[in-house]
Amino acid sequence: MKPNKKVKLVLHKENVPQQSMVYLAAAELLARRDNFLIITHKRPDGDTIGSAAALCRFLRGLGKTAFIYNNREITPKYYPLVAGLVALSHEYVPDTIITVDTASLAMLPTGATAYREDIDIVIDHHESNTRYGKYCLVENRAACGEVIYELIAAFSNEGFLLPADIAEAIYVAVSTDTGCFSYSNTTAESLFVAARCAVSGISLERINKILFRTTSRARAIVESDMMHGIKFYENGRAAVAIISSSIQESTGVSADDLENIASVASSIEGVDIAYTITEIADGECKVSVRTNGAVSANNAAKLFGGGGHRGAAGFVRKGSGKQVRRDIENRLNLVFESEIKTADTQL
Ligand SMILES: [Mn+2]
Repeated sequence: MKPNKKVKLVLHKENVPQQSMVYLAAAELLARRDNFLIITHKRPDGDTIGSAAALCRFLRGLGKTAFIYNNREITPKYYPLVAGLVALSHEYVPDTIITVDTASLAMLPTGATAYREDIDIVIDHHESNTRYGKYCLVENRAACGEVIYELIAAFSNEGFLLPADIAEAIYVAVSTDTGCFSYSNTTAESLFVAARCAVSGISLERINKILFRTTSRARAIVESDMMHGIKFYENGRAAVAIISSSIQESTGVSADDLENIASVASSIEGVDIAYTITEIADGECKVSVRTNGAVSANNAAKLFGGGGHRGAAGFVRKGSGKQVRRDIENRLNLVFESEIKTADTQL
């Protein structure tokens, strides 16, 4: 019997299209500056918070002064990542202002709009990014955390080891934006970055349990209410779900609890596009659009003045949940029509 030929897994930096000039240029820019303020986006998620925490800690490690903007919307679930990094005093005067994971100025958190003319560096991964900074590092990656990783790699020698706190922050960023490496945006690079985090010895089990395998009671009740009222269209290819303000009030569900709830409707068999309408204050709704490859969520959200990625996008619209659902129903044909056209031109 012939011995098994040894399979050698080679994952050197040169094999991954990452060490491009853009990262070196950005790294050189960071090296020249001294006092940084890093801004996370409105309704902050794991990616923006993890990216900010990793970058802030890395800059401090270089001997720089770095703080994260005090975004009041950072939730208890993610606060530990930024503890000790947040600029709590208004007296801090940065020489360089950076946004992470923030596609446009409209996504600046409340209170940070005063910085809108002064953004020095935009670090992001959204294809819809409006390039509003003096220098923009916008790469087409699954998560902003991956861009941060490459930026750190540009400073480092081959085989460098990420400090555990930075590895944890990057892992949170990449794992949350990829749905624990299960969404269509997940690539070999996402897994490579996660592997580089794992090498630092962080507890994947502990982090994954907190992020992906724990449901609060409030969330469980909200989910059941939402699924009870879900409606299907186009032979089940489209689903629209509503999270009413009344169920939010009666359960006291938090923003942390509701994270990623948009993926619930899109996981139903046969659904190509799912809209999750959340009634928010002032008679407005926040709509999250999720798609499974066949349709573009970005195009669907654009019909209502929103945007995002192909697989995940969103928009805000005035009206009750039911009114917004009617608006969506009325334009569903446009979503599927435009996809047919796109498919035709590709042939
Ligand atoms: Mn992101």
